[in-house]
Amino acid sequence: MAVLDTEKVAQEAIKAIAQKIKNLNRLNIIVAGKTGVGKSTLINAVFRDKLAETGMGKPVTDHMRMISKKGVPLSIYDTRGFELGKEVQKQVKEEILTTISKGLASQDINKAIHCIWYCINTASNRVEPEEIAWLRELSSDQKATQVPIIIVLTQSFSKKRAGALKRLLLEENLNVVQIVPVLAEDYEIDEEYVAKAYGLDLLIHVMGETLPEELMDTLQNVQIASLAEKKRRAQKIIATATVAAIGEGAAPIPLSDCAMLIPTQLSMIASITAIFGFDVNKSILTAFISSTLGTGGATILGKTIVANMVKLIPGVGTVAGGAISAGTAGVITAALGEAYVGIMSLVFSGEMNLEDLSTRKGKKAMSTLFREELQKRR
Ligand SMILES: Nc1nc2c(ncn2[C@@H]2O[C@H](COP(=O)(O)OP(=O)(O)OP(=O)(O)O)[C@@H](O)[C@H]2O)c(=O)[nH]1
Ligand SMILES: [Mg+2]
Repeated sequence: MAVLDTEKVAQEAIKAIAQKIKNLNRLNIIVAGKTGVGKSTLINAVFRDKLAETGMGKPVTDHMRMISKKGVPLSIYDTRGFELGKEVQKQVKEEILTTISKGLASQDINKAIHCIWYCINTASNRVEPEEIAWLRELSSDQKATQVPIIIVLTQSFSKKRAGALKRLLLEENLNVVQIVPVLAEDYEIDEEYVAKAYGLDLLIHVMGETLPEELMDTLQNVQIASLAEKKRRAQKIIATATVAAIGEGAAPIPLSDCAMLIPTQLSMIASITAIFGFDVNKSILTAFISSTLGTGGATILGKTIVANMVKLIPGVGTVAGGAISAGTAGVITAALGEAYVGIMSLVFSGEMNLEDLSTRKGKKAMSTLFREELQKRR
């Protein structure tokens, strides 16, 4: 009976994850708007690791600081001084344009500015005509560079007021991608009534539609506002890996070449890990591999699929025949990917801790999820 070397596969998965994370492109966003509108609150609610609380950031221009954190492939350019009148606003605009040009000149995606969020506080009643003029000038001044602008209506605990403000801004026909009302944190209106945070998932969705493909994994890695968007991205990764696995299985390839399949699955797991942005360690991966590819499948699907599964794992003893069924390779890859997304989702939604995953409870959840996914595809 062949035995799967889970330790070895887990070690390779760790390597694949580290590589994937290292290769993520850096996302750079300028966040502008008057003081107190809620820029820092928004940044902390949308991105992981409480980015806007890590001190003052690094000054890049007179009115801009760059906030970043080790291990997070994201830089936020936070602007200041917007409320200090027309002259400063003009300077801020020039500094934004210079920063954009510098990024472009580098011809490096990691240094380019990818998006501008302009924040307007819905609760402060009205938008000043000079802000609209400023936005109009900014978009016409950067006609050539075309960095997308998203207007974020912050502190929109009154949806009615946010709707009215949005309509008013739409009438201005500004050259912006979207106007998105948000409430970044729950807002206590009085002791009996608390307005629930909302809108951040839409903001991430809009970002997903706006940014280039090279930044999609990064966007999902750094954002903590939308599980749906993480899943959507992960599903694409699974679909691609499944097609690849079917291709590799269909050859049909001799057993000695089966090593081709495992890398496909490992790179899928690595990409999904990057999308969720969790610190997945080796014991979690060992648990996942042993609960899924280990013994889990044997009891449900019987000898045939197990024999086929064994063929997917390099160096695990002898299997007669030597050709992998294309369908089996696809089914296992898809089920593996979906089960992993399921586990990551449980952690994201707080139903399980990362530490739980390598325990009995975690393993049980893993094997159940994998079994369900296999059965869906029988
Ligand atoms: N409850 C709630 N409070 C918010 C929200 N957004 C902003 N606030 C509050 O508004 C105040 C200002 O928010 P900040 O995020 O510091 O605003 P800022 O734009 O970063 O301000 P500066 O850094 O001074 O330019 C803080 O007291 C926040 O708690 C929100 O979505 N919900
Ligand atoms: Mg701030």
